[in-house]
Amino acid sequence: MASWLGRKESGEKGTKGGEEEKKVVLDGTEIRELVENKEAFTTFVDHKFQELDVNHDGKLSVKELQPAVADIGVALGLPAQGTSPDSDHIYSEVLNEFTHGKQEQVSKSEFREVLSDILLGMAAGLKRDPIVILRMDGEDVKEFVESPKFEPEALSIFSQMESANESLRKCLTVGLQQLTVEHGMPPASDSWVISNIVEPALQSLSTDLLEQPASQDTFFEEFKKLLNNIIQRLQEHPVIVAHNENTFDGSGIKRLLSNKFELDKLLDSVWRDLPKDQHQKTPKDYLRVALDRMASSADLPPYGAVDQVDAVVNEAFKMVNADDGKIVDEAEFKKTLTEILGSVMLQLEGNPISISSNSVVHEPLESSSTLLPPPSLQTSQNEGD
Ligand SMILES: [Ca+2]
Repeated sequence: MASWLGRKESGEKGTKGGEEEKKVVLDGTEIRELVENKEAFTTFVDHKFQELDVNHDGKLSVKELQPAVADIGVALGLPAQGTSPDSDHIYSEVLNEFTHGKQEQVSKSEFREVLSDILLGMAAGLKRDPIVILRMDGEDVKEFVESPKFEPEALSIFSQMESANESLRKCLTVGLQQLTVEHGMPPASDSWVISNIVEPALQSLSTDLLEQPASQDTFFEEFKKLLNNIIQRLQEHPVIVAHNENTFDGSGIKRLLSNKFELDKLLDSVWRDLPKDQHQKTPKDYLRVALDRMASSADLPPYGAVDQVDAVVNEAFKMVNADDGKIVDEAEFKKTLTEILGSVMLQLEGNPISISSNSVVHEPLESSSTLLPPPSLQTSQNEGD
């Protein structure tokens, strides 16, 4: 994911006395700068095009575009291609953006144009909801374990499980899951973290003790031991976590609906790209595709990316009978689409949806790109400004 996103240093944390950076904020600034810098973007497009054009015929086939599409999906936070029908339709949407729905070859100028649109959309999304890259090196966990907060928090975790008479192993596992990135703990539900950090740390404790019901004292002692073991592991192999918080509260839709000029322009461009019959009509089935094309302008996630928002969208479709499969003309289509947006807005205003996600970044941040420029790292900041 990070390969798509420029990195920017943040001085908010971990900068005591010139220590190594622990927190990097991805807010889309560098993506925007890249696209807006004509010369740099040309070089970038040339380079990427050449890389993707495997048979060097100066055009990109659908097959040659696949790596680009896969990268974009990952950058949007979607599950990998082929794992979910919901997100797969977004992948085919992205591909359609490039091929304009035709199975044709894509020229460099088309590639450039679409890539620029997609990158700017992503930059806008990151500006709204920056991704924070955290480096977990055990220091924050250590600080927590040594702080006066540790005892009361540990005891409160234990008291939640006491009555269930659970084994020490279970209590410790649940205890770990209650520690967040705020405590400096990488997500304990992540399978990589479980097999590389949590399990080995648990194995360092006494096996006999682990399977017995825990007393408060044992829990407290063993929890501390476990965390100290984890601290040591993190010190040796820091874990990089991408932390992202999104709130969908309908404000983006409200902004869009209140700007008639922007809204009409967007509706026109969405309508223009849809397939129509000889009477210039189209089935309502395309409303989902159309809504997805408007998603980034309305501060919505792509359909299939956030379950709670999908539920709201589905409800809106039901309310305006958008799923009846009828064939409609331009005016009717745009009217229904606008009603859907209005309904989604009202629902989100009433019950905003907040998503916080923490994912472990496995590959080195700076080398995984197939499409984005190598992000300018601490050592290679743009000279000039
Ligand atoms: Ca080619």
